Amino acid sequence: MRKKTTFFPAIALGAIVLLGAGCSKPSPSAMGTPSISVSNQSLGDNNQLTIKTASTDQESWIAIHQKENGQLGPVIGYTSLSVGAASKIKITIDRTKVSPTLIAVLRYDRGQKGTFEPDVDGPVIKNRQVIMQEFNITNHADFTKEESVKAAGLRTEFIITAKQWSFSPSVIKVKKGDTVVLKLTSSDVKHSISIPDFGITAEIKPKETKTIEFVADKVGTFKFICGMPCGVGHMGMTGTIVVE
Ligand SMILES: [Cu+2]
Repeated sequence: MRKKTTFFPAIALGAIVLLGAGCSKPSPSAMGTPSISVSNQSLGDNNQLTIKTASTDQESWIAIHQKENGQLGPVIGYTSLSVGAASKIKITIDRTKVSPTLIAVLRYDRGQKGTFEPDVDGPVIKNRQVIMQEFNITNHADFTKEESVKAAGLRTEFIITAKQWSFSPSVIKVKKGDTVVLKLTSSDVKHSISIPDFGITAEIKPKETKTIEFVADKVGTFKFICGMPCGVGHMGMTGTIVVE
């Protein structure tokens, strides 16, 4: 028997907002009827969770979400689920993002097939219920302390290519406390990068890679610019570092 899926009256999930509605009993479990069943479990060193059983009627994903403020939080791991039923499904998750309670959500592979697109591959909803189930990580207290120390010192690396007249990528996002490593290269002429809020300037020469790093020690949105006059579009050659 599968467990009844959990239902929150008002959860914003991407663009989908479920307004309050009564719960209805899931129909009897049939092969391919969307369902998911997960038990409370401890997380081992391999960072794998086990989904007891799941089934679906279209190519799907099982996504593991944080439970954040009583609602669905970010996805911290996922795996594909083919049409039909499966059991003992393994999902590798990001250990540093585990909350004491997690939520396994069935999502249809609606966008590009075989590519998990959290904004497009929305949850499976049957009878106004999202097919999902909450479960607890029983050993959460044992490793959160150790992980929170690690998380504060994460090294986050970005390869940034400068060219007339843009940086690619032009927006990078990190967490406060991260050591941000930028590998800078130019695909045409000489440029530079200047991040005044972090006291950084560095030349970027064509066909060379320069590595700089700094600690993102404050939350905010910070501009970076090219500091080397490089042609008519030079003034518009900017980017943004978002520290959350
Ligand atoms: Cu420039």
